[in-house]
Amino acid sequence: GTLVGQFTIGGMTCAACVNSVEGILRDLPGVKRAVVALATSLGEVEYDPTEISKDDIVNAIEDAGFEGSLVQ
Ligand code: 9UX
Repeated sequence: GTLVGQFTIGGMTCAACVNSVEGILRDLPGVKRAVVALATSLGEVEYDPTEISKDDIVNAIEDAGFEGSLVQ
């Protein structure tokens, strides 16, 4: 089954940042769904924990040049 993780994504300042982060998250193996909101700096990611971990998702956000952290 899949889990849903919530992440804060710091450093997004325009709508293109949101599209960029969503694209990066959606391209990760094991990610089924990713929605990112600019106003709240929050991202919700549905993922298969047998394929990818929360830490992997945070690291992908960081590798893209944003500040990622886990909410839950
Ligand atoms: Mo907008 Mo974001 O011009 O990395 S794309 S600030």
